[in-house]
Amino acid sequence: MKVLLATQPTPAAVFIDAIRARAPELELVEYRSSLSDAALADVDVVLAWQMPPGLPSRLPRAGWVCSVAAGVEKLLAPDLAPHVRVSRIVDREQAAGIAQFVVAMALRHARSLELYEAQQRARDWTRRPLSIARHPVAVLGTGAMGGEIAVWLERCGLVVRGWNRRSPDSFETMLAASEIVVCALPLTSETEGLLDARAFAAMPRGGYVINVARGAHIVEADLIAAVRSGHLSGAALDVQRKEPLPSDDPLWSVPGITITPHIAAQPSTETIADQFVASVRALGRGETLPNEVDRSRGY
Ligand code: OXD
Repeated sequence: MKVLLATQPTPAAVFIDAIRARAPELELVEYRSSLSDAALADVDVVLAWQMPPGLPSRLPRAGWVCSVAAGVEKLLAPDLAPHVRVSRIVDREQAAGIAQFVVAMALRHARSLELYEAQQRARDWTRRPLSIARHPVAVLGTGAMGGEIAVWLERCGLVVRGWNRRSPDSFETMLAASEIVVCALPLTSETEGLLDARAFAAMPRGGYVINVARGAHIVEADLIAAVRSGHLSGAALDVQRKEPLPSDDPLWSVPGITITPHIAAQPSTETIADQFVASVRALGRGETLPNEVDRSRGY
């Protein structure tokens, strides 16, 4: 089986070593735009973070694309033939890592730590009443990530409700009841830009947004306006529409908005190699493809 690795920005070598240790019989080729059509003609599977433009139509034999991530939207290129199956990595440790990040940001907001950080910078030792955090939180997305985030937040005393497109509550009703909104949705045509001016207006004054999904879920200009106007108190954005975030992007300098460079948690190389090789073996035995994505839904 010939595997093409298009894992940039993570170097393919990291995955090649881990996969070779588990399945030395696989032929592993790193994607480069200079690869000839002949070199691509017999590729069976692509292991990738994102699909290089134009690549699908140069892969006549490939029947499977495996994501090195939980999110697959960067792989669902319009020119990916309908018969090509797409799978993803499901890593409980990644979900736990993302949940830890969300807990850190939610409690930082709920326990007013930004205020005390500012007080320290001003050498101001003023005590204010600080009650235990029992804030209502909406977690958008109830999959592996959203479910884990909800469990961790609840354990910390927050009052959590999960929301997905089948939830009985309307999106606006749920936002109106939530001081903190956590985005853990897959990125699809239905969820892109879901968190926009209307959504922020529906949240209570002082509300806080945490995004650990994809930058494109948020209309960033609307978020900046909602925070600058004082309607929202801020946001923690581990993901942004443009990554890396350009140094002149206005998001960097909005008081109340915390930017981190997509570090909440990634699947480990070991897990990716284990799951990829397990999928190769499952297909070899004629079994179903583990963690296959429903391409019509986009997750
Ligand atoms: C993922 C990610 O989707 O790391 O796994 O963002």
